[in-house]
Amino acid sequence: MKLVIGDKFNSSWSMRPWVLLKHFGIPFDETLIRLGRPDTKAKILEVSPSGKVPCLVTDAGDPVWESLAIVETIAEMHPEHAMWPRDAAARARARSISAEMHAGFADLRQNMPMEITTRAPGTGATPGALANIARIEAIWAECLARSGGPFLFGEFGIADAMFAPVVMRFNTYAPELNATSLDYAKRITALPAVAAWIEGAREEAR
Ligand SMILES: N[C@@H](CCC(=O)N[C@@H](CS)C(=O)NCC(=O)O)C(=O)O
Repeated sequence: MKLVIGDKFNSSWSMRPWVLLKHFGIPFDETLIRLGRPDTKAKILEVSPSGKVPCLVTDAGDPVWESLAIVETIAEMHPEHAMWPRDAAARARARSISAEMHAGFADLRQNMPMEITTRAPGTGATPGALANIARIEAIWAECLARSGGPFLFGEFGIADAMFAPVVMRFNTYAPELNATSLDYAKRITALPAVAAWIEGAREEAR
């Protein structure tokens, strides 16, 4: 199985399945295509029909694109891991917030782009981005209160992986957050799989 990704510095969509695979110790080959280069699109199109990364290429050679479809496929391939909560009601909530993340928060994405090693506190705080942040804090608070933490549904899973790039944005732009969000953001940042992605972004910059 191969995961084709973009730069660790700023490919927020690539981060999600990569962190999930690493966290659960699932072996995979990694191909990194540098974004924003003259040959980027051609290289991506060699594997990914959408012309976007990430793209998972299964052992049978089939491409799976769109981050949410990729993590669903990984979960299906590895039912031994509770990537989605085992409880049906919790699983439905986890799927809802993961889909909301995948489809939404455009203001946050636009004004606070993921740039892992950048530190720009106080910038990007447009009304739209702040409204997105308020919604994210509400999601996190509800999930953590229901599950008791330490991650959104107890143990780390797909929903956390979907929100991990948001944490990277919060680390860069340092918007005002409540204590629950700050603690959760610290736990995500410290997770070995996330730390490994951050280290990869630092290495790219060297
Ligand atoms: N909705 C897609 C978004 C994928 C996406 O926008 N990927 C960016 C990198 S993070 C990309 O491939 N950009 C290269 C390009 O558009 O040429 C997903 O969830 O995977």
